[in-house]
Amino acid sequence: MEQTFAIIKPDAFAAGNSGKILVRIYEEGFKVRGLKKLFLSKAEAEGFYQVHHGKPFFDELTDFMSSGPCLVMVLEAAAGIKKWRDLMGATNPADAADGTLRRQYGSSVGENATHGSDAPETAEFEISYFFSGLELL
Ligand code: IDP
Ligand code: MG
Repeated sequence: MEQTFAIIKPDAFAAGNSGKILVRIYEEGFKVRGLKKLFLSKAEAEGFYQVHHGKPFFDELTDFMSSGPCLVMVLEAAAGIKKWRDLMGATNPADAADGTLRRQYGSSVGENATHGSDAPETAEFEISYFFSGLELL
């Protein structure tokens, strides 16, 4: 079993799509090991996305991620990192395959409904950025 870090982003949360996305997460066979609602500050969003610091979309991205509440999660499944990336679909909802979450709930490359870690090292950093060990028992 492999854990990954996921976010239901502010666009999907505000649109009332969190419940439907969570149903899909369970239906696809993930275990939800951690789950909480947060309203990130700009600085917290910048810390989370430090890997994108300096990119042209960094300010837009961190403004968006601090624009409203979101749900942060630790998901677990066999090959969970890839399984969650596959369920989300491509970064740009216009390029995401039918049946993926970003296709269904995203509206633009920036406001694309969900986040998922892209590798074991990023999953480890991202999980520990938001969750303590006690929250994942
Ligand atoms: P990912 O979320 O599919 O891993 P990344 O390239 O890591 O995609 O980008 C992180 C996030 O930054 C994306 O999910 C999206 O919200 C935002 N983003 C990426 N590229 C752009 C862009 O060109 N314009 C605006 N936002 C972008
Ligand atoms: Mg990424």
